Amino acid sequence: MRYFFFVFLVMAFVFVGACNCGDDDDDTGSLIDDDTADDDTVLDDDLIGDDDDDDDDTTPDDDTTPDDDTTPDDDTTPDDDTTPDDDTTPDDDTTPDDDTTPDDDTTPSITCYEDSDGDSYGNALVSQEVPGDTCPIGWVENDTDCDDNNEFIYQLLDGYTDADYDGYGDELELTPTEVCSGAELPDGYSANNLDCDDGSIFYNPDAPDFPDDTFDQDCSGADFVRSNDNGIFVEMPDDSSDATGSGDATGTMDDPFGSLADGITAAEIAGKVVFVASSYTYNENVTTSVSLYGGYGGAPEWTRDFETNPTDVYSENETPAIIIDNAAKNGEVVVQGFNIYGITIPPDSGLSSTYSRAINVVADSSGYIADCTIGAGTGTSNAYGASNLGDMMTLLRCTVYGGAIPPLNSYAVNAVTGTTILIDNTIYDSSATNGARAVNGGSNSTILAYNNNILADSDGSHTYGIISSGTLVAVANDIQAGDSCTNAVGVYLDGATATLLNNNIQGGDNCSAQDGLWITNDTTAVIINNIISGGPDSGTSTAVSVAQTDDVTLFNNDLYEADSLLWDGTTTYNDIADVNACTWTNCTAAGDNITDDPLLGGTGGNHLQTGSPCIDTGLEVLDYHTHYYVDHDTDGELRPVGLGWDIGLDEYVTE
Ligand SMILES: [Ca+2]
Ligand SMILES: [Ca+2]
Ligand SMILES: [Ca+2]
Ligand SMILES: [Ca+2]
Repeated sequence: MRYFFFVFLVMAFVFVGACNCGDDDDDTGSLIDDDTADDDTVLDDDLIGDDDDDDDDTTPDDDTTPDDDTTPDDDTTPDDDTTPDDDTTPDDDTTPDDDTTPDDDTTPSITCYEDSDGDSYGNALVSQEVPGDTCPIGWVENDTDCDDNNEFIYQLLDGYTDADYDGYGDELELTPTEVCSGAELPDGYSANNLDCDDGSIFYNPDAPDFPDDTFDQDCSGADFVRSNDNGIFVEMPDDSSDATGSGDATGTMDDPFGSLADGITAAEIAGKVVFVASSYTYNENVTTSVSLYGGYGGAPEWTRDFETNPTDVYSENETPAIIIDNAAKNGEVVVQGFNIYGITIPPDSGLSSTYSRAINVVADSSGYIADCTIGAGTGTSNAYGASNLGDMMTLLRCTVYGGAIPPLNSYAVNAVTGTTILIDNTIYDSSATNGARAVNGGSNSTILAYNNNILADSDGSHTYGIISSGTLVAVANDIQAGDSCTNAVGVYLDGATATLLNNNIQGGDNCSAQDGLWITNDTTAVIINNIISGGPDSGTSTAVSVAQTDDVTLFNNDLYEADSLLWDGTTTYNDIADVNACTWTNCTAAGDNITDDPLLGGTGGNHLQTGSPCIDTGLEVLDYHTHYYVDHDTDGELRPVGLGWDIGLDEYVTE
């Protein structure tokens, strides 16, 4: 531009030198135009318009050439962002990305929740947004796991408190609570609220309602009361009666049968139970598929008190006095309030018998035996008190004993098959010769023993409080092997699967080879919170013997009063630190066992006294087994009291 302006000035000077210098461009032939208005139309010789020295146009540069930035700006609105768009998926939106709001592109993503326990249920508290439609390993799309640290617990279910673990929830809870659960509610909760006493395992809709005790055990709303409508009545008229007596009776309260056999036959036909009066001894052998209730005072009142109306049944031969056989029926036969005895062969009678048996549950049958005294007789080779050869036998609040003088095998409780449940019984065996076993469990048996007093007391050899070759769960029992010259063992596990919790266990007294626990022959055992003594006044005693490829877990037991705390088949361990170190053969896990005098005394001689080392030094064991007697002690006290669970059957309570 300046170049053209310079040329123009030079040309103007030339023309001025020859002009007439007027204000008006009145020359018509002059070559000089010196005014500022461009009014010539001809003489401007530059021929390209305005040749004056002022660029007098006033319009802005309206050219269409690019501005001087280095990249093309081809959108129609300003690009004002200052940071790059760093997302990794294409931005297909139609508006500029100003990076101040989330990218609104349409590529899919999902929310994923952490599943740290791998049960395919996620933790609502830990989540992330993931592009695509698949969560990475360890993450899931749902957020419903109520316990993401336990693969077996993953959902909320409605439940009612079941404090006594009998399977029925507290009827006082009117609405359920949501309980973090697995496939089913955990132990301690029930889907129903039908338990009329959630503090007792003997009250629930499935419990037998024992008649005429004023208590409504089955939660029906009333006690089960004897009547001609529900029962057949038996009362022996005189001591000469036997199974054939008063056969012409009708079995009513006013006209009872004279024998158990007649009463049972009539009751099976009528679909009733049998009420039996104490009178003379029933010398009978009966088989029943209906329930039998003893302890009645007889006609006409038929009041019941089986303490003052002992109802005795004696076997007359090798078979049991009472056989429970309900294989063809549903439900369970209850026998309550009797004294039941096997045959006794007098030493000088000249008679002989192979078996003496008091009561049996036979194949495919279930029996519930309560408030009975059951005794095997004597003078035979094999004496058994109560035997289970069926599906289920429950013994509740009974006194059961084996035979004596001189059986080869004497078992107070003989668990052969099925499940045998022992609660609150006194069970003892006092054979004078070999083979006294208070509780004998065969390889096909399951024994669940809670809060029993179990004593095998023999002057012979091989005396066992409990022996099991099957499955054994024992909780809060007092188990002792008394005098025996050899092998007096509290609990003998021979190829068993056993869980022993909070028992007091004591080996024999004043003989050789006496052990609290003898474990052998591929047994798997979990042993926690037990007081285990090798036995007092010992010659050779061991608290725990382990041998032959067993699998033993030993926590929080008090091992004491023994020449050796533990023997593993080759080595004797007398330092409790070595026991806890779990370096002995067949140790699966061990720890926190102690070896101090437990200071037992008080009621039954088995309660913890002030200052006992067993107070608060146990372990909570509800993960190993649940039952009323797991978190309640022998007195029904709820565990724990104080800072922790106690060792042994008693939970110490300050008086
Ligand atoms: Ca879980
Ligand atoms: Ca309950
Ligand atoms: Ca209950
Ligand atoms: Ca009742």
